[in-house]
Amino acid sequence: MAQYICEVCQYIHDEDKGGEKWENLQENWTCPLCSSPKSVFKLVEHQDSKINSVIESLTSQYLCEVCQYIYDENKEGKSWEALPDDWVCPLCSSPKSVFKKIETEIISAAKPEPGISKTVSDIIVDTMINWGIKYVFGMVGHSNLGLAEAIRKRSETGDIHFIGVRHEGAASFAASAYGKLTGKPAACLSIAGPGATNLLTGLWDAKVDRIPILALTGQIDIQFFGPGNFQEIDLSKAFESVASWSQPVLPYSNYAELVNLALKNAIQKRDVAHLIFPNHVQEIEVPEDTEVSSPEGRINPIEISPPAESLDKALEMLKNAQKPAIIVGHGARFSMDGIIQFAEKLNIPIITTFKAKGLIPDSHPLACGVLGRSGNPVSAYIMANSDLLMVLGASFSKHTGIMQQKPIIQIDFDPLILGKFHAVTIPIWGEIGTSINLMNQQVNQICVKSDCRKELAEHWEKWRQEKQRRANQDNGTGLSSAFIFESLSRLIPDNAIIAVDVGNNTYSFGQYFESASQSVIMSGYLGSIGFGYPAAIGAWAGDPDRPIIAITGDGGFGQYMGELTTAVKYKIPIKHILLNNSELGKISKEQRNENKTVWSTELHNPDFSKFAENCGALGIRVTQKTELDEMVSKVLNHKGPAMLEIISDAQLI
Ligand SMILES: Cc1ncc(C[n+]2csc(CCOP(=O)(O)OP(=O)(O)O)c2C)c(N)n1
Ligand SMILES: [Mg+2]
Repeated sequence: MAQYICEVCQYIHDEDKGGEKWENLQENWTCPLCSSPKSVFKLVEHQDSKINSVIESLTSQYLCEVCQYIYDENKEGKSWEALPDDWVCPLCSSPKSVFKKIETEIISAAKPEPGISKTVSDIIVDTMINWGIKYVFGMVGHSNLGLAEAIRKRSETGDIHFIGVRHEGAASFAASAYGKLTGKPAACLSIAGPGATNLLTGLWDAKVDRIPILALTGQIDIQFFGPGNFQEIDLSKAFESVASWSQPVLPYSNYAELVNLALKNAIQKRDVAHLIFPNHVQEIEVPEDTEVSSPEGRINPIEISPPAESLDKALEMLKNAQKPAIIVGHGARFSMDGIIQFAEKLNIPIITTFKAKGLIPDSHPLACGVLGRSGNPVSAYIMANSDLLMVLGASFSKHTGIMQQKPIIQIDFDPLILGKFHAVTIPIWGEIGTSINLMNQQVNQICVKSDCRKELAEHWEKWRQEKQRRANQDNGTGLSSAFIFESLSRLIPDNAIIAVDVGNNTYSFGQYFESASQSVIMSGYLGSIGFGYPAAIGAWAGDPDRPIIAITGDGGFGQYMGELTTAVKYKIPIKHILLNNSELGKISKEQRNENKTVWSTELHNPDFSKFAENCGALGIRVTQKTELDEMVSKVLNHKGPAMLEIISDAQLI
């Protein structure tokens, strides 16, 4: 007996419920609901037979009522009755009498039927791969083993890669960093309960920085939902505020469609999508021909054009301005060629936010470097003296401090970011690359501005002298930040990816490091310490051919030190520059600024370089200025993962 579904209106013709046998229906028979022809009907594939076989097999299971251990006759190959009376639970040593036969109908992995060899997880993973998911970062465990098995199978064919981390927080940081670098989503995987909650920080990092990311969390078995069993937390609720889209994968779900919707949401909203996998569902067998899906026809290009009217107004403002300046944020990172071309044609200086550091090399004659708390006086001067700001892909954070009283043209792909904190003169809704290309085509209508290159060069000269003065400072208690970053500016390759952390070390990087064309990855709006090292793992996955650098403090690295073993295990050649000032330097400074006693910020550290060696990486410690250049080069030229621990002065920042 079978069921046939109308693919137009979903009406089900059920032979079981008194419906005519399908073969006996006339060829001109039509759907009683929508009148579609017989040809649009499709046979409904049923999992009932599989579920029945599971229920059958589970009647021979016995549950220890003390520790929940399940004795499975099928697995053990011995019937319950055949066990001696003095047999005890192998987990908690309870006697046989506390065991209870499991009568519950459990939907579980079915025994393979002929022609069936795929599981729900295979469909999920195959569809993820079709959507371009190349990396999964995470930790395998009890409640995700079915899914892990499907990932393993496809990783063996090289279609997806799995990086097993030491803390799930590192998995979500790595996936977030992957998205920050590539603009594409990666996935992070955890078990139920504590594994899932460990993912939350990195997911928030991705969310607030507008990065697509996919979280895959295991869950305890469906039939246990509710009473608060071991590792049971309501993951839908726990992820509600971070995930823009979150759904459980259940028996009879349209599995491939759930992946489609998850990734469509992640990519188009640049946000967090979450799929919850109850343990048993992961291994439900599906027919070999169950369709996997792909993004084809499901996603539109996001290169949206701005309204012509807004663009005309912006061009008019630019025409009349004497000293316009461009401020680029991280959202402009894939559109820099067009922006630099535009700026060069019109002589407009380009300032960056901290998150956008290096999007234009500091050596470019129109570059002003970073603005704000991690910035320099060059950009501050240019902004203060400008009569129009063109803000591209930046979000007006306090850290950047864009002067809101100036006339402002703001362009962003997200209409909610436009004029979010205060009114701007002209908000333009459009993809930045598309908008700037349109402006480039109409550039003749705008007057070329007076050349600011000489003035800029003079300001840079003054700032470089000041940096040199600070680099020369020496209290005999460690190297100064300006000295460290002067060396790194010369020695880090132009094409490197630099993942940074949070703290005074990061602010100093913003101020003193002279960017060439390196990509900089940071925990922007969340500002989470600990991000730098796992982020380097994720960024390396995004572009393994580029040199990968992590710059952190001792406090931040302390949170994810275990990930050094991950880098060694997977031969990820991260060059780690660790500024060890034996304190949570940024917090000490805040306590001083607020006239409080510096308290609880001193750190009891290991010898980090020895720790690196212990993990199997190269570890070098530098205490003297004279040895810095040589040791930086040694670490950068090392083939595998390497750490340069620099004893730095917490005051000279
Ligand atoms: C997860 C998290 N916890 C706490 C903080 C607050 N915080 C900001 S910077 C910082 C100190 C970082 O110390 P360290 O890595 O040694 O950097 P330093 O300032 O000494 O260069 C702390 C605790 C944070 N931003 N994120
Ligand atoms: Mg420190």
